[in-house]
Amino acid sequence: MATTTLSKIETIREDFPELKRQFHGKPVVFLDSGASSLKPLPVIRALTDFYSYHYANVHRGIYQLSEEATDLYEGARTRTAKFIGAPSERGLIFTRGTTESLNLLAYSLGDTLGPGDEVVGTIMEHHSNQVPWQLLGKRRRTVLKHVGVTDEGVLEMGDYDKLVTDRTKIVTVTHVSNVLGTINPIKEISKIAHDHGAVCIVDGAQSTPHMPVDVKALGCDFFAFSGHKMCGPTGIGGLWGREELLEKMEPFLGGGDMIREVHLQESQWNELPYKFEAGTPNIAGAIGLGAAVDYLNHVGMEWVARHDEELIAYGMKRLHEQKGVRLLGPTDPKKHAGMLSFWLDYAHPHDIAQLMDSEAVCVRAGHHCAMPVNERFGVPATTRASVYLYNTEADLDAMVRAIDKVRRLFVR
Ligand code: C6P
Repeated sequence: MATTTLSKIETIREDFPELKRQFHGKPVVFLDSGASSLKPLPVIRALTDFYSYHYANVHRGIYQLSEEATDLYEGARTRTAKFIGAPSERGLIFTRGTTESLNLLAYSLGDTLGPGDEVVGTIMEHHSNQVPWQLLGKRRRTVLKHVGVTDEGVLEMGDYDKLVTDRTKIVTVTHVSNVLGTINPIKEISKIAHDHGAVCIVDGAQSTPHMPVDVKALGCDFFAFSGHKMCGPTGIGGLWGREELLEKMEPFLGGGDMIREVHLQESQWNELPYKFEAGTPNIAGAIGLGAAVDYLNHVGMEWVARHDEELIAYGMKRLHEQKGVRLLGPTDPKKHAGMLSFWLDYAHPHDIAQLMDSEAVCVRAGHHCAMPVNERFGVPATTRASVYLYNTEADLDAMVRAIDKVRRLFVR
């Protein structure tokens, strides 16, 4: 019997059942992983298996099922911590995702700041790394400053010299921009923060899915990420922080499991990481995230990063061949991860995305929850194609064919 050997990418695609769907008689082309990635079978199976055979609350029951659930939950924490290079799992807090992780910091760390203390962000941040610092400013009268972005879509590194001073307590930056795709020099930024006695917070929502991450090598103090963008379930993510800093911070939420003792007027907190995990956690989500981490480790994050870079290079080439396309972000694919955001001279991104949908091509159109960076580039919105480990050059060809169709419709 003849055997067929599937290529690596074909094998990966087999793991994602959603890729087998068709719309309007055409196979789905999923180019919106920047918003949320598709889920592979091992993650889906881990969730079903947990709910079918091991389900119980964690850290509470002295019976076999609860102990199994606790082992699965804590095992997922250990593997997730290792995945991002964390020195130990004590510093890895499970949250709902990047948004909650950054809000936790803006409260628990932010509330140690006082009037006139400064937070330095950038104009390319997602709203979840802008708004919590604005809210902090209202509560504590802190000052929020922003590093700019060049026309090429990279950070104005010289701005750090002007903006980071001895008043700066927090420097916060995205590892990868969700609009420009820019990969930021975190090591350098962490050093600038530390030279001024500030802490460095990194939004890793768009880097963790796409490249090997090692928080020790990055030199940052806190690192936030979301499970659903890296093959895991929704409603789960993480915040890694240096233990000595987390120890000093007050809890974000109060409730069960985050306490050691409760009295009528005061309480004592549980040890790390539980001090920051109030209430029944997203147990299944964490177990699913553990399975996603195993899946990505099995594929190999070096491979994922290389595949990503090749697709970005190919997508750039194809888009540059089109008339009237303005592509945002760095032109060097090595400095550009995960997504291609563009503006077409002749059609609005919402019309483009709708027309692409009729070709079964899924892209995102809009401001991508990062309005200030759209403003910087003078566009109200962009069309964004974001790639992941299951995408192929053929997917980008399908998108380009759809652009051709848009042009024929809008340009007379
Ligand atoms: N960006 C996008 O389509 P949550 O929603 O908490 O999982 O992640 C928030 C977030 C934070 N930082 C960056 C850089 C992000 O890209 C995101 C999520 C999605 O670009 C949904 S708006």
